[in-house]
Amino acid sequence: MTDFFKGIPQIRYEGEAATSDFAFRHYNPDEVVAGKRMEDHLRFAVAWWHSFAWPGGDPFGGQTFDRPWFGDTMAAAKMKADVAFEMFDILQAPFFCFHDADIRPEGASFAETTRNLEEVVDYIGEKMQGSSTKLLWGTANLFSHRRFMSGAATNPDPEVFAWSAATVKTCMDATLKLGGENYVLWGGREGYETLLNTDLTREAEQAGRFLQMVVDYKHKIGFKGAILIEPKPQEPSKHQYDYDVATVYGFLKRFGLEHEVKVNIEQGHAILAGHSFEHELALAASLGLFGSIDMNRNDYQSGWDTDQFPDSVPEMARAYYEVLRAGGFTTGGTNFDAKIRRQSLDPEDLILAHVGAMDVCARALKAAAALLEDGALEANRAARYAGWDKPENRAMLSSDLASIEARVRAEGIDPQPKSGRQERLENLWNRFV
Ligand code: XLS
Ligand code: NI
Ligand code: NI
Repeated sequence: MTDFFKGIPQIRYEGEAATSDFAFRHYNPDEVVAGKRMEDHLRFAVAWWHSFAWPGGDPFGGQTFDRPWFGDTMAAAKMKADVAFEMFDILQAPFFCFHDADIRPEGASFAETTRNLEEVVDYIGEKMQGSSTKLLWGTANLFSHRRFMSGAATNPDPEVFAWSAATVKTCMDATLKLGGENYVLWGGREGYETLLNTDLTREAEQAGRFLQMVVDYKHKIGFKGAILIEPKPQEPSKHQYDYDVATVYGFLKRFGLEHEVKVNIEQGHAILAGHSFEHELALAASLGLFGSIDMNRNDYQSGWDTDQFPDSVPEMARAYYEVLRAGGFTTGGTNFDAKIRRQSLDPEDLILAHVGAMDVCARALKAAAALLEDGALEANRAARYAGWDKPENRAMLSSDLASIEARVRAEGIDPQPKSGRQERLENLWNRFV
């Protein structure tokens, strides 16, 4: 035991009458919502990088957090793992997620870095034996080290491509070993700063081949989880190739991988792409790509990926409504890809950020489930398209322009506009949220 969280109790569901800050008021893991335990719906995960590896820096200033495990040694990496599992226990977190660089110190060579990774992975594996927290996903950090400054798979230098491929292999091995349910690829620097030095065509071919190799390796090692791409339009690159869900779908189709790879959708990335979170979720579901979510909230004014913890029940309800309509998570979950603010120095800030966010998500899930169970919204949607249920109308979709013209003339078709009822539906929505 470390003494980092000393004095902080395990968080339990106490209902809305709770008086302590250290209690869940809405997240009750065992409560059944829409036929499933809340814990099994939401599948919360803690992100190793923001909670344990991030020093609190921003572009104008460095480290603000003072953590006893900061440092580049194996001993520090193990202390970090100890503290992580203490936090998982306090929160009763069902899952965690990690990048290789979050959990191990970088070595002097590829071989040494990999040895460090394997040693920490074994250490984490032992800690998981005594814990109920599982691995939602693993991933490789192919963006922080300077070698990746011009990209990983899309780098003009084939040696960086090689390094990246080798690193992903070791991270997939680590994810398999720890029983991970997904493997994520966020193309942090797969994009460009200026077209003046960039060959778009070559970079896309490299990225496509790289992803095919990831899929091949998944099958080779018998990894049963999902491979997920995490779209993001910019930051750190000026323009990133995996811009949004629609762009990723085009990329997957181009390389024949649309049945092999799904998406991990992040709230803040959706906002940066000029979409709503629920748009990205609904589109992914409609394309058969919905995998998992990175839950956070972006600042609507700053234009940065601010990775704040979610605090808005109405917004999250829109998101979970789409998750429920998509049939819920299978291998995916709700990963808090969120960090406390750099002034939030205390260990309890880290705990309370998660407690609040878990409660917000739970309230949102309950509201979304109630709305779906009520059925009025879906009945309205179905009624709006009901004309298409008639066989003569459906037949148009396999007809041709000339036959349809003949039909319009013969039947004297004369469409009459109908209300979209948006405000009425918004009122309905707000009765539940
Ligand atoms: C960064 C991304 C990153 C991924 C994992 O913006 O959200 O944290 O989730 O590499
Ligand atoms: Ni992000
Ligand atoms: Ni993310």
